[in-house]
Amino acid sequence: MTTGVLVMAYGTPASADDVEAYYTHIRRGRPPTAEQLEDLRSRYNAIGGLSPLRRVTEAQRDRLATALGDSFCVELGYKHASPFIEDAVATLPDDVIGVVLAPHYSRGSIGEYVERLGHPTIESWHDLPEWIEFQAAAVRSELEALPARTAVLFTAHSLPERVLAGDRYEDELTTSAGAIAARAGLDDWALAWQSAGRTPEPWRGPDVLEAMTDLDADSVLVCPQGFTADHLEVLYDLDIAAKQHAEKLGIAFARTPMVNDDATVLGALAERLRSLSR
Ligand code: FEC
Repeated sequence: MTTGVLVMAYGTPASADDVEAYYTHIRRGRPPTAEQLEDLRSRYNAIGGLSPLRRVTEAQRDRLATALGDSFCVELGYKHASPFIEDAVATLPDDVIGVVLAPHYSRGSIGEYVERLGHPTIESWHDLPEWIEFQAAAVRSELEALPARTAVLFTAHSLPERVLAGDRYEDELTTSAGAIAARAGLDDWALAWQSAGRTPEPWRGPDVLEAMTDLDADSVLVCPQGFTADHLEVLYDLDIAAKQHAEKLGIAFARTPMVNDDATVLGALAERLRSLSR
């Protein structure tokens, strides 16, 4: 019997014409103002027009499908773009399991994917040894080219304080950052948050820009552990905005590479899916 696997991810506009509909979906049906839309378009333009996220997510799905083999039927379902989770699951056999391409659980983020799928789902995989080793190796390798006084910041997407009350998101982020730091031999590191929404309510901080301002160091290395792919939040918020901020502060800036379609990490994630299907 074939098991259906829904690989879930955030999604990105398929073309420049889709940016407004995408942004409206993220805002739960409230269209953005002309100014907000222009701001988002200008960020996509700054990273080359559109995000590489669709291509990378498809490559991640392909890796998982290859590792899982013929007794699994693997499809992609997006939170904010087509094919949406609900449409993709309808194409799968009755027996379905899921995974989200983001390593840490929070009710306000992964919880929504899990609820929309309505089938057994790996809620979090921040403890996957192969993923921890990938991040630790990336940190070690970047540090080789950086000054001795380099501060390491582990970042993840911020969420509103309202959503995080009683949530395990920060605990999981602290646990995985500690495990990566231990494997990389770091004694000094901190958590920071990034990409907070443009809304008046309080979002979890410190934001990465604020955390950089407070550092007593010659350079900063950012490890965006909360994401798996090259996309807007990494290519713009870190590689452009945080880098410019570092220049203003007079410190060097570097960022660890993303997992993308790394065969070892996705092979290990496929094994977790296999265990969930048993
Ligand atoms: O490359 C791309 O085209 C898409 C990159 C992208 C990823 C991503 C991941 C996460 N988000 C999370 C939470 C929120 C909350 C809001 C929010 C808003 C946006 C906007 C864009 C956007 N997010 Fe996103 N997110 C990405 C892109 N995100 C664009 C809208 C404009 C802006 O604020 O920049 C606020 C919604 C609201 O206004 O009510 C909350 C979380 C993740 C990581 C987990 C995951 O991947 O699902 C959490 C990638």
